[in-house]
Amino acid sequence: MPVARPETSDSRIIAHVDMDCFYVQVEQRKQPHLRGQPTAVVQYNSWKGGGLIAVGYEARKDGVKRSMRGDEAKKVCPQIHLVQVPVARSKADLTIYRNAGSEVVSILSRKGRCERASIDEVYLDLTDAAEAMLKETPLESLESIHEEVLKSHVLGLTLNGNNDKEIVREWLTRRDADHRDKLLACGAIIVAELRLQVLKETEFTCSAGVAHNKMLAKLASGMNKPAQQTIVTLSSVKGLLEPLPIKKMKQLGGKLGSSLQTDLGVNTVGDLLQFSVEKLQDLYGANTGTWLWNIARGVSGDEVEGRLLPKSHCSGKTFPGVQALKSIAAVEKWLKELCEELSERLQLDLETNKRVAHTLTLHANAYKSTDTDSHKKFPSKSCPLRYGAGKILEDSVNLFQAALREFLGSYTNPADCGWGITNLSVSASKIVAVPSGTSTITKYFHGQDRFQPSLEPSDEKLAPEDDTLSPSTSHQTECGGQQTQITHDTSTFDQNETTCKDDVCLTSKHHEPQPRLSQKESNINDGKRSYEHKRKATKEKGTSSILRFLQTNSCSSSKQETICLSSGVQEGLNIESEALTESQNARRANTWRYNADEIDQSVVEELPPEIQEEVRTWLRPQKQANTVKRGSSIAHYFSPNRN
Ligand code: DCP
Repeated sequence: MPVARPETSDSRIIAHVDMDCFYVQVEQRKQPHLRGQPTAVVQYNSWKGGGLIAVGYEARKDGVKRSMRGDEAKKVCPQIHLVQVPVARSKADLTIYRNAGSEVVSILSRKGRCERASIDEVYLDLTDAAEAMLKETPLESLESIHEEVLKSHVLGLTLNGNNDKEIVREWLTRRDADHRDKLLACGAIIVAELRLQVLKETEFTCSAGVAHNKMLAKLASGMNKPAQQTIVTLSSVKGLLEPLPIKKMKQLGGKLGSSLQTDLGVNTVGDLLQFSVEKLQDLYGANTGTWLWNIARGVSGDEVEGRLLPKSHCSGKTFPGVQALKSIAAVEKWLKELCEELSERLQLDLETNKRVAHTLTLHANAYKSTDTDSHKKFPSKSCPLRYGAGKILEDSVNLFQAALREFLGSYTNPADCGWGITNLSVSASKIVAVPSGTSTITKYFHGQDRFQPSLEPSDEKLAPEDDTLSPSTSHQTECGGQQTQITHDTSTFDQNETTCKDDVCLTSKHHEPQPRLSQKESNINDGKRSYEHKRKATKEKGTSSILRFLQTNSCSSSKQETICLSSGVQEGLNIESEALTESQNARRANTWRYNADEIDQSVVEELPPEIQEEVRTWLRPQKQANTVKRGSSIAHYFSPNRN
């Protein structure tokens, strides 16, 4: 569900940068003879010439659309060049596009906080940079303004087609302009510079929206493409939003948007303005109601998250029409490919970025040939992630089987019931940085032996962050013609045979807001209760109980000596300072710190021998030096008598 965050300030300067026909540009850079030529990238499946996943602007002029297949595109534009997406493991391999996206991100992140939102989209918080610029040079005294800035589209500014650049120059340099508009002007200058730099260093063009919040910036970035930028002034917000179809708003493309249309007759954002916040809260709950009321007025307090790397990784493939997978053996065969790819990417992320993922999720779309309820959703299932392709496969197969049982109904034997899988994917999420000083113990805690493959993965599914809380977005599916097309979790820059473009995430905050469904809510609550119950039941079992201790308890917070079980191998004993910096605090959240004196030996003895040895090595010197008396609640967790 969306969280209604009040604007921290309406003077923030946020940009949304979106690459133009991204995959096409990447292919054109690789094959320069394609530059200026009508070009499209087609998916791996070559049926009817393959589905188009990216269309260059030259081809768009001739009427080629992404919804077409290659054969149709050739009819509309006979000279079109169709480039097939690279292939590995009999499926699309998006590595070159991901890497190209990273090149762009590294440039855009030079001027402010940067959030990589999808394979080709980035949000930037340029507030500080804009304020600094304004302080240094009053805009009215700017001597020269780059052509690229003058080409900006300023919403609400009337142009006449003759001296448009002069009109924009005047707007940018108005002495009597509102402070917020001045900041926007600075933002526009900075974004234009960044876009030029991207072009210079990568040869890619991009478009951008500059506004006071993320929502408005994103709406604006697509308004004038390719290679242009659009500025949303405060006074233009009402005119921009009012006529906008409600389903075009981010997070309103699915069930909540449909509910607004059918239940309230709301077709445009303007239609939403007639409802009081109380009414919307009454209908959709306090948070969603407030969020709806706010977005109708262009208010959104969402922060730009400082994140240059993907939030999750996903490997998937579609199996349209007759290609649907109809046996567990066929599913396992493909899961093997997907898990190997996911594992490679996780390993690369670990080596390159020193990050580890914690949650494995299996998603699928399926049908039942014998069932009247053929629209029943195939449930997504999650469990803790263990590193290694074999383990990921083993767990994925378990997750699949649990999901299939649920999909078919507990009493149905999969062999007796006709079913087919039309897309399948595995994703790794909850990715966090491995703190420095990592050694064996970190490997252990981060997955090597951590998860006993569960015969009941559905229990894990009931974790609060699970997709079932908002089923429609963690893995959105679009069906076009005979092709089932998956637009999935792109914060992951995912791999999929067909398409991978959206910016929904596995975390609930990015999920599609759901209409309030009391039965569903009660099911979820039941699920949470059951999850809690299961956690309690398993708490005392052998090694896993230790892991739970180590993972679920944060460190003691006061000024004292601590051992950092994951990060502090060489740091060993930490004397924490009272004033932690933000990054220290963030890092602390990813570590497990315990007072040496408070670690119960019986707990240590439950660890595997090599880990025991390592822990003891740490404990010895710590204990000698560790003379501070403490009695924190951590002791309770390590006490054999704890309940
Ligand atoms: N993509 C995909 N499947 C989709 C949509 C997109 O694989 N259904 C890929 C190909 C695109 C890239 O993601 O090049 C970025 O998608 P965009 O929606 O941003 O579209 P483009 O960048 O291609 O074009 P535009 O200039 O309209 O943004």
